[in-house]
Amino acid sequence: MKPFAPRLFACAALAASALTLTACGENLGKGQQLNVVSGHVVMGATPDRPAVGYFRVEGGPVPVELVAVTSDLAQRVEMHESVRENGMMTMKPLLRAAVPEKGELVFKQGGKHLMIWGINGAAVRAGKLPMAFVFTNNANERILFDMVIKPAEGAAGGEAAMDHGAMDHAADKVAPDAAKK
Ligand SMILES: [Cu+2]
Repeated sequence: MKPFAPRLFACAALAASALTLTACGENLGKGQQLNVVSGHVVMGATPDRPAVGYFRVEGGPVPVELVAVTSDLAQRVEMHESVRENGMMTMKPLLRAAVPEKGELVFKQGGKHLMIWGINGAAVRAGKLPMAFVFTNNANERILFDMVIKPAEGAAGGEAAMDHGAMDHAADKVAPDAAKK
């Protein structure tokens, strides 16, 4: 148990300085608040293609659900999930995503992601898209976060390279090769 000693000592020092106990031992993370901690948007390869958004949310003291992500500077934003079924990539609209207590929710390439249509040109030029994340706690708490906008990736850019235009809400199955046309 030797390795723990220095840490306990550091905690005692923190407590003594009357700052906060939240960084100490088993209390680690207890003071963590629900928050969007990172996120970015990858533009579509052409203007008619949707952009894709990825981000990370840290959970707070109680479990909540993310029920929507919106932006005043985009025509439409949807939550999707990519799943592979029988060798085919299936894109399914996602209505809610759980954020575990003190856990995290990650939207990343190849998994849950945002599809964003019609991003305002001024936002693209500014290089960031202000978004609102809506959660189930506190009568739909909204957390605002500016997503950094990145240019389109190459042909192997995951969701960004997939043809979401053909999906159009219907969760159509998209063959992996269809993205390369
Ligand atoms: Cu999608």
